Parts: sequence; structure tokens; C-alpha cells
Amino acid sequence: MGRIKINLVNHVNHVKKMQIILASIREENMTVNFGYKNPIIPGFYPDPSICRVGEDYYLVTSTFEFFPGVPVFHSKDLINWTQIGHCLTRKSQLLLDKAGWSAGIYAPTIRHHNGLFYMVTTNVSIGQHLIVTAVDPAGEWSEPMLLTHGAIDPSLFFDDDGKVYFTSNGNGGILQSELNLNTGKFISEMRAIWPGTGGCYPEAPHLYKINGRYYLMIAEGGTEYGHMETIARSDSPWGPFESCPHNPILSHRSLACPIRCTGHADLFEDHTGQWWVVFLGVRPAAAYPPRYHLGRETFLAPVTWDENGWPVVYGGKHVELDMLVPTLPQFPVAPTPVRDDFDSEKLAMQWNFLRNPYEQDWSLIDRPGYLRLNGSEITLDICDSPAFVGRRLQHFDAVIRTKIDFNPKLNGEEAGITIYMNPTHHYEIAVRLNAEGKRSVFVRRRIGSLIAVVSEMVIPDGPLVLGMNTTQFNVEFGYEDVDGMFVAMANGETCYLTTEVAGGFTGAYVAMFATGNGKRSTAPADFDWFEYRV
Ligand code: 6LW
Repeated sequence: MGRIKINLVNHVNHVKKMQIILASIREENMTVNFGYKNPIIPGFYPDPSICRVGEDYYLVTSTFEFFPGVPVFHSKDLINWTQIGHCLTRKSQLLLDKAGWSAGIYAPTIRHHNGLFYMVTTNVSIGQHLIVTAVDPAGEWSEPMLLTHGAIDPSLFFDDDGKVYFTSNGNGGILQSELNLNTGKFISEMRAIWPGTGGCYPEAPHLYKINGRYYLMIAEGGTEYGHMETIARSDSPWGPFESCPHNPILSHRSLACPIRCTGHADLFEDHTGQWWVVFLGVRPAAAYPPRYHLGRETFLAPVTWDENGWPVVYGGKHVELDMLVPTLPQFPVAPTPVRDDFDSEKLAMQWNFLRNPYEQDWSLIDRPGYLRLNGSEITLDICDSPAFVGRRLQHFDAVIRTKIDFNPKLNGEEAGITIYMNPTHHYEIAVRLNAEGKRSVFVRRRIGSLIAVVSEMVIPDGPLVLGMNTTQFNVEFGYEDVDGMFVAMANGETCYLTTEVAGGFTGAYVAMFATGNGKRSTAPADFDWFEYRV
């Protein structure tokens, strides 16, 4: 017992020392090629898939009912990522009309072949897979080729002989067919190729050819706390597949470490010959009972190969928040600016709508320098497209502020900011007319069928700064008084916005919204700026 304690203390000291060294190297702008932090892409960015083109890396994640769909990230070092676009930016590519919550876009796969990027995913709301292509991954991506086949988690593999394989989940195992990419037709029967190792929900397959052999890597155990990644190989893309003797190659099941639910991975070799996996994991706010509200996030771990040709993730250890391993030379990238002043005629890439937006509900042009939301009859409580522009809450500790200019004229008209998990789990601070017809700021919390306004105060005329301060466990709501001092009004627990409570596959958003609660608002809500400070 004593020895374990000493080792842990040593380990913690070692991590602290390494962090200090890395910070000083970064300050002096020297090339760093050691150590990184997980998650590499924090916040609701699940089901990662990655491809390499030369010394550039491109990564996509799933997006469910949010629009645009499937963000594309670029990196030169696998650690510092910048969003360069979205694959699905048009309604003709991504129909989310009244899509259910956590429906829409499930796990994507990105591949590059013969100068073209391919992204394949499933829109479960229309029951079809879609393939889009682009020469430039920043977009625009093509119109979709639609494939009907009742399953999820499609992947593409381009074999050396020109054949293209389409692999997905289905029938309690992994299914595969050869695909003609010109016609979008399956040109062989859909065959069951591997049932997995016995975990529930064998899914998220990717087929690779490595050293002349076909490796099939999949997720099992469900995306929750039993999640794991397993692998098998064969001399043929059709199997029979031999399971890796040390499966699962990645899992944090039964562990109480800060990263849980690891699985749904994509395996790749970097341009220096080092292997890696990207995968999803979660960071519960507390170890027990574990509950997470930031969604499933994207993680990275190094891979080595054992003497029998099987991959070993992170030396067989459990993946950590601080990864003390050699990396590619690191190229820091500019962070997303803290404040968006809405001075552009295009929304910045971090912003999303809920489902396909109604164009009359928002504008960056009607009042230049402001994001205008015209509240419709639709509220945050239903599966439709309210006037809503939001971004992911990516950190436990964030300070969120927005300056709103909104003069409601009729009862029911409201606008403000929400921390939103799904239609039945969200909290907001907003402006409306109170029962006496006076302009007020109020905090409302919705947890399941319980809906309560927990604080309301009359406010003077003029624009108002609304805010939320988030921590691991709490969201504090308030506004700034005339002296710019934050006036706290109410709190809400993050635990009721977690996946364990709210359900589904997404993570918390912070968003500007407006609604007329059953009728169109007569007053627009103008947001001068929005700040997200970590
Ligand atoms: C996804 C499945 C999964 O399609 O969750 O974690 C589903 N894995 O592979 C939704 O993201």
C-alpha cells in the first residue's frame, strides 16, 4: 500500500514537472514534440474519424440535430486543431425537418482517395446513408449520394485493386458490401463479416489494410460506460476474422478515472510512421456517480504494434488527460476569439442552429453589427427549429456574456441565452414582460416535466448584458448592472443537463434564442456580441 502511494506521489510530481517544462518551452516558442492534453477536441464532438493527406490531418465528428452538420477540423500535429468548415451546409444535403432530439447525423467516416475527400454518414431522421465528396475539405461539399440500407456507422475502404468496401453495423454484427461509387449501388450481397467479441452493439467498424492483412476495428459494449474498442484481422476483406488475443484494445469500463466510455475509434499512421487512434470519451464532472454534460469528446492516443502484429494502445495503459509521450512537432493554432461582435455577414464556424433554420428567424444584415433573432411561435421545448444560434459548452469553467437589445411588446415574447441539452432539459436567462407588463429579466429551469421560473427582476430601459458562469457542478445566472457589476440571480445544477439524466448522444450548448411562445414575436432580439471565456 505504502509503495503504491509513493509511486502515485512521484507520478503526480512528474506530471507537474513536465507541465512546467512544456509551459516554458511554449513561452519561448521552441518546437515542442512531447506531451499533449486530452481531449484534443473538447466538448460535444463524438464519433471522430480521421484521414491524412501528406502532412495534413482532417477530422470529422457527428452532429445529430444540429446544423450545419459534420464539422471538418484540420491539424498538422494531431494536437492543435482548427475547424475549417462543415461537410453538410445545405438543406439539400442535410434535411433535419422536425428531426427528433439526438436523431439526424450519426457517426461519419472521412477518407481521401485519388485526390478526393469522401465523407459517409447516416441521417437517421430520413433513414439513409449519404456520401458527399470535396476536393477542398473546407468545402463546398457535393450534393449527397443517398444509400438506403437500415443500419448506422458506415465506413469506406479503398482497396489497392480498386474495389471499394462499405462496412456498417447491422444484425448484431458488422455488415459489408462492395460499393460502386459511381452509381451508388451495392454490387455484392450485404454479408455479415464479424460479430465482435460478444459485447452488445457491435458498431463503428473501420476496415484497414496494414502490412498486407485486413484489420477490422469496431466498437462494442454501447457508447456508455461499457464502451470498448476491439479488433480482428484476416487475409481477406470478407474474413474469416481472427480476434486480437488482447481485446479490447481500448476500454475504460469498470474504471473510476477522469476519462470514461472510451471507444468508437479510427486508427491511422502519421507521416513519420507513428500510429495513433482518435476515439470518443467523456469527462464526468464527478467520479461518483459519474455524470457528464459536455457530451462525448474527441481523444487521441499513440499505438504501437506487438511482435504478433496486433495494435497496443498507449502501451496497454489507460488513456490520460496529460499524455506524456513523444508527438509530432507541435504547431499551436489561434484559439477561437473570446468575443464574436457579429460584424461579419456570415456566422463564424462555431455557431449552429437547431435543425434547418427558418431563414426569416435570423439575420446578420438587418441590423449590421448585430445578430438579430426574430422569435417565432416555436419554443426550445419542441423538436422544431426555434430562433436559436448556439455553440458547444466545451469546458467545465466558462464565463458567458452577451449584450442583448430587446424590447418585448406583447406577453409571451422573450429572448436571451440558454444552456441547452435537449427540449426537456435546459435553463435560460432571458428578457420578457412580467405579469404587470414591465420589462424584466428572469431565470427559468426546465428539468423533464418540471418547469419553473426561479427568479425575476424588473430592469431599466436599454440594452442589457446577460451572463452565465459555469463550473463542473453549477451554472450561475445573472446580468450586469449599470456599473458593469455582475448581479447573480439564480443557480442551476449541471447534473440535470447530463446525458445520464437527459439521455441522448449530444452535449450541452450555450445559445442565444428568441421565441414568441406560440405566436411570432413582434419585436426582434438584437445581440450586439457574445463572449465565451474559459
Ligand atoms: C454512433 C455509434 C455510437 O453512431 O454512438 O459511440 C452512436 N458510438 O457508433 C451515436 O453517436
